[in-house]
Amino acid sequence: MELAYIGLGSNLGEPEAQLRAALDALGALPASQLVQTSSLYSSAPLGPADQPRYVNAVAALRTDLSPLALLDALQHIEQTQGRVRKAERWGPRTLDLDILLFGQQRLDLPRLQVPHYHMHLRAFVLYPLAEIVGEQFLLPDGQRLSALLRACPAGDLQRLPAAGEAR
Ligand code: PH2
Ligand code: MG
Ligand code: MG
Repeated sequence: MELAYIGLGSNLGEPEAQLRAALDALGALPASQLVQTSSLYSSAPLGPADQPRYVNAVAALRTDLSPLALLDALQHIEQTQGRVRKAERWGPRTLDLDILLFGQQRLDLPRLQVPHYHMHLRAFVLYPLAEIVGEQFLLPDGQRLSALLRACPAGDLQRLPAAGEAR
């Protein structure tokens, strides 16, 4: 069993609905258990500016799947929810599911690099992650999440109210 952290993102279709459907799909994965999910956050697009804002979140999944089996499963969920792969780097997408962390493992495979590259620089990853693991969390390279947060301003990241929560 490993505890994997998954980054979710969407900026096409109905992003909030895409993320909620993806969380349901994560909860239904074989040999896995969804143990925590962050709030949803709205964030300005990183990369090309001429695309809609993103909705992002982070989820913790306890799993017996291997890292590559989990990657296959995540890509299957992305495709099921209408993702079309385009050449444009950092372009808009209906759903993006990234393996951020897989326990304390470090992997550098052709298809999968873990920890996810640049996650330590992205407010839309670090703040939702901190919401579920706390700032004392240690990354595989020994860095504490609190130090990464101090170096990464939240900018215009906005926590979205949960369904039923007062705005
Ligand atoms: N994902 C990208 C490119 N840019 N910007 C934000 N705010 N959130 C994302 O998840 C995101 C992005 C490609 O994966
Ligand atoms: Mg991504
Ligand atoms: Mg991705």
